[in-house]
Amino acid sequence: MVQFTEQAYNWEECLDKIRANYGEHFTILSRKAVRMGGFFGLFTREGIEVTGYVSNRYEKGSPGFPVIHDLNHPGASAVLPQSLSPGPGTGSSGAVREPVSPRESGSRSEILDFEEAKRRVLAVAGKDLTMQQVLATVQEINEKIDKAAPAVQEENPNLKQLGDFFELNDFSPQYRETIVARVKKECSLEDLENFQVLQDTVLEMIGESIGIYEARPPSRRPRIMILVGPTGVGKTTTIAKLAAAYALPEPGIRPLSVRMITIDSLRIGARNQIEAYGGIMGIPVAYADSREELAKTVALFSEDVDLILVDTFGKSPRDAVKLGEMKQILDACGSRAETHLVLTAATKTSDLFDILRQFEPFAYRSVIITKMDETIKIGNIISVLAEKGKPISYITNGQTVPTDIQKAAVADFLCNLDGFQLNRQKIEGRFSAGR
Ligand SMILES: Nc1nc2c(ncn2[C@@H]2O[C@H](COP(=O)(O)OP(=O)(O)O)[C@@H](O)[C@H]2O)c(=O)[nH]1
Ligand SMILES: [Mg+2]
Repeated sequence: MVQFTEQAYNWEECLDKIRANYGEHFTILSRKAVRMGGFFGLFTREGIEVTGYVSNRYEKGSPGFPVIHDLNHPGASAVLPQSLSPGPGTGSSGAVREPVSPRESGSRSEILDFEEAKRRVLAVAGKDLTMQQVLATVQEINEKIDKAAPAVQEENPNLKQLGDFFELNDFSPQYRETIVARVKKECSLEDLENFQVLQDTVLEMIGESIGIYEARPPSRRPRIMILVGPTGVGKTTTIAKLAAAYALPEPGIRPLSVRMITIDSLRIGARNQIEAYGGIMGIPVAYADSREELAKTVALFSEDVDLILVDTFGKSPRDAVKLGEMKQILDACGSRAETHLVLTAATKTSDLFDILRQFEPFAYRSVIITKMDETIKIGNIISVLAEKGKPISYITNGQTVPTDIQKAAVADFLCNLDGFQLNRQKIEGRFSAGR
């Protein structure tokens, strides 16, 4: 007896092989579906594997009736289809089992196992593929959104107009970005569509960013105010304006007893200037060139005055040595003295940052903005002070002493902005504090 195992892609091919190798008389023991061919396990195809034997009696070449016995289905028999029938000259039809497809022929569990494995492999592969596709798609969408964001901003005419407003008023790019980011976060789409609402919201945000200096009443008299700042910004003029504002009688307000001290006494012009103001207003002026002199003068005035205003020389902020010397002199006023940094509204942004930094050693509590009348662009100063968190105490808007000075008020800054339709009453109602 010869046993055999043959594989082919289909039943007929398999029988042909068996016939070719073992003749026409063989008995089939089993048939099962197998995966055939392929490359490293890939691209395999379904096939059939048949095992069987040929009795000695019917070994190839032995004459006899061509019969195929299929032991999987004992007792059953069928006429071999034409294609399976023995070839010419080998006899007529044989009693064979009806040929079945390889899929049907394998044991049920084998088929299930295979199908199950295939399903699992495909599921895993499919899952990975899906994940990759999903991630790729998400990334693609994110990129599109990122790219689309500025486009949307540009497309919205109100946001575009808002951009023009920031530019017109010389706000710094960083300040503008902060406000626009807040607008996008806090405004609804309806708000964005309504320019009046958008404008009010933006004004509110700008108003909130402007710090107003709230002077605390001094624990004991007198209040001492020192003005520092670069040359020509208007320190002396502002000292004179402040002196007048507090000393000159006004209905309902008790005039304060005011003194002016200058440490800028060496320059004749500076001396004459403050003396002239003092003479007109009837306010005494004192001179101090050293720390000791200043300490003595402050002590002398402290006995009977309400307010001491200290004028300083305005060396270039780059002159660090001079500023250091000045700080030592001013230390004579003690820690309760309030130092105010004087800045001109039209100063360009980078210079503003420089000046703020250079005068930092003076621990100034607030900023006085002068010459507001000389510029219509105040966005730069709002931006810089907001970024540095510096509050504003006074603004001056002309050369006339004593009138051209005001306590800083948010509403004044907002009403000086260009490009928006402003409702002063509404703004003042909202930002009345600081007046
Ligand atoms: N337009 C305008 N000029 C001002 C203002 N304040 C001061 N000035 C002028 O600025 C110049 C310098 O002022 P001054 O007080 O001597 O500056 P200081 O060097 O800082 O003491 C003077 O001509 C002032 O009249 C202001 O608010 N507006
Ligand atoms: Mg001066």
